[in-house]
Amino acid sequence: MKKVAIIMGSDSDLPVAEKAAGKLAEFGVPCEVHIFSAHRTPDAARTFALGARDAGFGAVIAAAGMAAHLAGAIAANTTLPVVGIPLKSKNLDGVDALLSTVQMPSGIPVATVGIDGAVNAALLCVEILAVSDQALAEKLAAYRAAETQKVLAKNAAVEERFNH
Ligand code: RP5
Repeated sequence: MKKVAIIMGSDSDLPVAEKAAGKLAEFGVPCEVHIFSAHRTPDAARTFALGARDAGFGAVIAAAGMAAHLAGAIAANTTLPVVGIPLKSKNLDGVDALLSTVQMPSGIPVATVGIDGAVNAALLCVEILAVSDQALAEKLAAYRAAETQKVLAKNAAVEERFNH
C-alpha cells in the first residue's frame, strides 16, 4: 500500500498532526511524519516533495499555521495529491492559515480542509488511496456506516429526552 506523508511546519503543530496520524492508523494506512517548513527549512521541504512519489507515498498532508505556505510549497514540487490543513493560531484564529493554504494559483492544487481539520485530511487521503484499493474502500464504507449509527443513536437519545 502507498504511504501518506504528514508534514508540519513546526513541532508546535504536532497535536493536530497526531490526530491525522491516528486516523490513518485506524485504517491501517502507513504514514511518515516530518517537520519541514516552507520558510525555515525550504530546501528540506523541496527535497522531500521532489522525492515523495519515488519514496512510495500516495498523498501528502501538509499542516501549517500563520502565513501557511507549506502545502503550496510541497504541491509546487510534486504531482502527488496534497491536502492542506490550515492551523489555528492565537492572533488570527487560523483564518490567516486558511486563506494562505486555500488560495492557490491555478495549476498547483491543494485540497484544503477546515481549520485544524486533521480527521478530514486523513480521511481524504484514505479515500484517495482507496480509489485503487478495494479492501480500503470497504473499510471506508464500514467507517461511514458506523459514524452514521453513532449520530442516529444520539438523535434517538435526544428525541427520547425532549419529545413526549
Ligand atoms: C508555522 O508557524 C508553523 O506551521 C506553526 O503553525 C507556526 C508557528 O511556529 P512556531 O513558532 O510555534 O515554531 O510555520
